Parts: sequence; C-alpha cells; structure tokens
Amino acid sequence: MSNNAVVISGTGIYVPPHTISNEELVAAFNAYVDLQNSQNAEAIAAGTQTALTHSSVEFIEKASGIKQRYVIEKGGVLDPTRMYPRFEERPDDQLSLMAEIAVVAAKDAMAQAGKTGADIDAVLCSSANMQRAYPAMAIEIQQAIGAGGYGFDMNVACSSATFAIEQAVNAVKSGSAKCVLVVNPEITSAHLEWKDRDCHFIFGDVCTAVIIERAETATSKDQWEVLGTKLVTQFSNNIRNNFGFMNRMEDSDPNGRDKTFRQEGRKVFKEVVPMAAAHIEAHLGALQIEPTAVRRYWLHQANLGMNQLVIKKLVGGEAGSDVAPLILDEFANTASAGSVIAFHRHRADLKAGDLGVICSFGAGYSIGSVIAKKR
Ligand code: CO8
Repeated sequence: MSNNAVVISGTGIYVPPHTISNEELVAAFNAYVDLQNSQNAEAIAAGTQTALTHSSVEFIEKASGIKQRYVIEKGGVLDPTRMYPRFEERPDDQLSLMAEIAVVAAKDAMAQAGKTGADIDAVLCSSANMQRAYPAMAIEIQQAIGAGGYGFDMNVACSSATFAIEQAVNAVKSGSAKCVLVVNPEITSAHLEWKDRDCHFIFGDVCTAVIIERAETATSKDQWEVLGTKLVTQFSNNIRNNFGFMNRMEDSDPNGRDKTFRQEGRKVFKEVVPMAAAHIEAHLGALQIEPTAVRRYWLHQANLGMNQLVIKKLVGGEAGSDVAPLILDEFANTASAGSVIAFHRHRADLKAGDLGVICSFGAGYSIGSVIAKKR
C-alpha cells in the first residue's frame, strides 16, 4: 500500500446513560393509550374518533429484532402524559447537548488514533437532525476539542455518516485537510414520535466518531485503508419529517404528526433491500472484489429482517453472524450511526489484508458504502 493511501485510523462512541427495554417502552405506551382512550371515551363511543391500540413486545421483537434502546433522558419518554424526553434549555455560552456527546465520541476516536485536537484540521458533523440552524454544530465541536482548519454540518438522514466519510476521504486525498474528524450525534429520541405504535420502538440515541487521514501520518495500531466509497440517492417520501424553519410562516401545527419522524415501513423495507444489495454488489464489482471475498459487512442497523435479506442476496450468509454482525438488538436504529457502531464494535478480530464494507441505507432514499482493507 502506498503512503498516499487514506485510512480510517480510529473510531469512537458515546453511549447514553439510560436504557429502555421493550417491556418498559410498551408499558408506558399502553398506559398512554389507556389514558387517551378514557379521556376520549365519548367521541370513541360516538364513532367520531378511533380508539388507540396497545403495542406489544412480541411484535416489536419479531418485526424488528430490537430489544432495547439507549436514550439521553428516559423519564419524559416513559411519562404517559408526555411521551418525549425532557431536556433543559442551555444558555448560549454553555456547550450544547449535540456538541457535548460529539466531544465524548470524538475523544474516544482521537485516543484510538493517537491524535489530539491540534492534529485535526477538519470537523464534519453529520447526522439526521441538527439541534439548531447556526452556528454550525461542527464549529462548536471544532472549538471544544481544540481543532484547527474548518468545520461544517451535513445531513443525509441515515446515510449521514457514510456520506461524510466520503467527503473526509476526498478532503484528505485532495490535500484540503490532513486529518478529518467525522462525528454523528444522533439524538433520535427528540424527533421520534413516541406516541405512534407503528414506530415508537424504532430509534435510540448515540454518537459515533471516525478519524480519517493519510497513511503517512497515521500512527494507530488499527488502520483501515479506504479502497473506495460510493454514494447514491433517489427521492422518496416514504420516510419524511416536515419539521423546519418554514413551519411558523405556514401557520402549521407545530405538534402536527408530520413534524416528527414518519414512514411507510413496509414500502421502505421492500424498496431499500434490493437497492442496497445491488449497490454493494456494484461497488465491489467496480473494484473487482467478489462479495464472498469480503470478511465482514457492517450494515445499516434498522431492521434484522432487512439485513437478513441483504446479506443473503450478497453471500448467502446470516445477519447476526460473524459476516454481518448486529448491534440493533442493543442500540435499536441509531440513524446514521448504526453501521459505524457495528464497525467500531466488531473489527478487533480481523487480520491484515481482511476486507470489509460499511454500508448505510435509509431516508432520501440514500445509500452509502465504504470498502476498507485492514492494514
Ligand atoms: N405493536 C403491535 N402491533 C403493531 C405495532 C406494535 N407496536 N405496530 C404495528 N403493528 C401492527 C400493524 O398495525 C399491522 O397490523 P395489520 O396487519 O392488522 O394492519 C401489523 O402489526 C404489521 O405492521 P407492519 O406491516 O407495519 O409491520 P412490519 O412487519 O412491516 O414491521 C417495521 C414494521 C419494523 C417498521 C418494518 O417495516 C421496518 O423496519 N421497515 C424498514 C424501516 C426502515 O428501515 N426505515 C428507515 C428509517 S430510518 C432513517 O432513514 C433515518 C431517518 C431519520 C431518523 C429519525 C429519528 C427519529
């Protein structure tokens, strides 16, 4: 490998302090349903309103493979009179919550890569939602870790991490940056609709971080040469959130159902699985790599069945096995961070020369793959 090669030289994670099991989640949701149905009993009896239906642990585990999720704040989510987290507003001179969790993950990744803030000259904060419009979260994170250069935010929903990795690789290749920090703070609990039975179980909070630099500057014991990246998008309304800065001008309901996450889960499942499998196959094909030559697939972590089908199409293997490890049972869907958590947690056993693919798929639709080889 030439020293001009670009490598991933470290990864890091912030794991929130609280877990919510499916049992706790369903108990709170069902209490919310009972409360709503008793408050609206007359309208339900008159046929002008539909009664809400209980959720079930069995359904959640069978349909998704998710067993629990981490959240930054749990009390508000499990309060049947609230059903969303409680965060305190912070003054402008205090580090914001997204930056705070990003700094924890960044320090973890920097320690693995043997870097300090002074070594970083670009910060990309890339996630499915930003806490505010401006200044960019990335610039706050850049200052908090003592990095130089530049920072900017980007959002490609569930593919935010892989798309940012491609930008980081290109920045290092072109010389516009020497060492890039990509962070993916995913506070999904703040834009999930916890009152909707169809999706209340899907998401969890986390933050991941990745360091990208040239092989010639890398000192980490664990380096992954990026052989290629490939991104694709195709517009779909099947996963959508209309929250935004125009809402006030439209005089729309700020608590309207369309202002939090919503999806046509079945359609997403059916449409995205073949797209993702074909995307990975084409990307590997362009590099003359057979799917069976790949030692590990770190796939997007939204649904056990989706990963099952993608990996079956590619290599005939099983999701959750050595070839395609799962983290969604523990973390749920963490939007863009899922495939990076899988990479972070499940690569220590691989040897020099082993090939791996990080691949995200989700809203947009958007698919991003990163093919990497252990140095
Ligand atoms: N408990 C019991 N029953 C339920 C529940 C529940 N909680 N929910 C639904 N049911 C019922 C339904 O009403 C339905 O009943 P019926 O057959 O009588 O109509 C039955 O169970 C089956 O429902 P579905 O067909 O919806 O169930 P599926 O088997 O399709 O499973 C899933 C639903 C798990 C949502 C599945 O479709 C799925 O995982 N799809 C893919 C989703 C996906 O990957 N989405 C990507 C989104 S993530 C992303 O891109 C990032 C966005 C930004 C982040 C936002 C953070 C908040």
